[in-house]
Amino acid sequence: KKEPASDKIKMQTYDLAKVSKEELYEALKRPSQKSYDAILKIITPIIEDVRKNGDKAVLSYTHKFEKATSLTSPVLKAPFSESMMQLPPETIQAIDISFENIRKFHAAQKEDKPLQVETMPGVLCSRFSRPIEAVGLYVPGGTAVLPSTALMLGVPAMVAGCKRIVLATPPRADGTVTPEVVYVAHKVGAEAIILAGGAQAVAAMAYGTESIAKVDKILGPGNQFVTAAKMFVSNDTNANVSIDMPAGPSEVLVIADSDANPAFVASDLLSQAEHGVDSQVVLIAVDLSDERLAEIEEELHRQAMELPRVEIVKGSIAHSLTVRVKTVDEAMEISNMYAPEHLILQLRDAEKVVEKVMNAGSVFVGQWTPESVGDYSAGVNHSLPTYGYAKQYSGVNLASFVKHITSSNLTAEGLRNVGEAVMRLAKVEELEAHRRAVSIRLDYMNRN
Ligand code: HSO
Ligand code: ZN
Repeated sequence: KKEPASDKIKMQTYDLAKVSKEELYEALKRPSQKSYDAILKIITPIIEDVRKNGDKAVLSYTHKFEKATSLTSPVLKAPFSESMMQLPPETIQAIDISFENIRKFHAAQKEDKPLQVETMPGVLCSRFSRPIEAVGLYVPGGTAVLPSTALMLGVPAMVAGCKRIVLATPPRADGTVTPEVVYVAHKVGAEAIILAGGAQAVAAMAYGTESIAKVDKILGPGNQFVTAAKMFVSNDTNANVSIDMPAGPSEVLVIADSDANPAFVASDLLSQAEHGVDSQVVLIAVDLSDERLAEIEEELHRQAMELPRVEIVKGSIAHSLTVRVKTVDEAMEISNMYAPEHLILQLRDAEKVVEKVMNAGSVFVGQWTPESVGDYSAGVNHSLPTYGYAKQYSGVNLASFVKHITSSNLTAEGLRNVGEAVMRLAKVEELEAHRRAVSIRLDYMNRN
């Protein structure tokens, strides 16, 4: 029997041949989020409270928001006991495999020797990297437990050589932390887990409390409160802390042609749609017949109905869309404008299309590469720029955990070679002490 059309889980369809680009780009706008100001009003007192009252404040928020009223300390310190990471061997193995792949890929991002350039004879410029000493990694709780996020943040921090790794995650109502997350914290050598979520967790990491010292950088995804709190503390010069990137809801853009398997395409769209009602998924159908597109839509509905999180999927599909185009170039133009967090290429010659990608967090190439492999185990990072920020931000990578330091080292000949230019520019800027720092040395050389 046919279901009524309104019950169909279906994305709205646009045809590039029939709508203007303006209309299409309007439709591709991310669902709007609560205003930063409104959120700021809620989080500011929380951050202030944690900054002033430390552990006591954090604990009270964890009692209130996580209902973990049995907790007496907001910080769980390493070494974590075996009983906190009791896991089935299959889960241990899955974490170990993923850990190793993520470790390998991020270790390969190490710059093993400093970069050195002699810009003029005797003028040697170098650049080298050093780990950020202390990092705070936010692992969201909420509707799903996310040990994979602990891996994606913790493993590169470990590979980079960060001295202190602190995790923060909301505990369960009984006060415990998901054993998978504890196991990952143990594997990456974390010093502690802050048992809190939201703005209070961010504040604890930024300012420190009696039982945990402050960190230098905070990374990790989170809801709007977490994101706003990260922005708040990174703007507070008293906190002296930086953040990875602004974060919004997760999203995927799939480009599929007639070679693509409709069931695969639908499964990729759904794997992103199940993250949250505010997630957005976009399908760009390249020269697909009406029948082919209908097959994908059929699959989408059928597979969605089988999912435990179907209600969340319905929410995200409601503001998701399909765009029909004629060519791969048209598809890529739209994709580069949208700058998706995840870009899946289910195309003939997908590999060749990669060079046309200008803006995306992470690309999944060809029909055997579902996004899930990158979410968990392939080795690439899943902490990626959302909300169009792939235009200017990279996802979390090894460089997120280091800073680069430059050095210059001149010989007398080098100073002779470059000195004139320096003195001239100092004169232009009327900074006489700058000019003299060179002339004093040149005079000295001439006298001796
Ligand atoms: N797709 C999410 C990451 C994730 N998926 C975690 C499953 N677990 C955002 O990139
Ligand atoms: Zn995912």
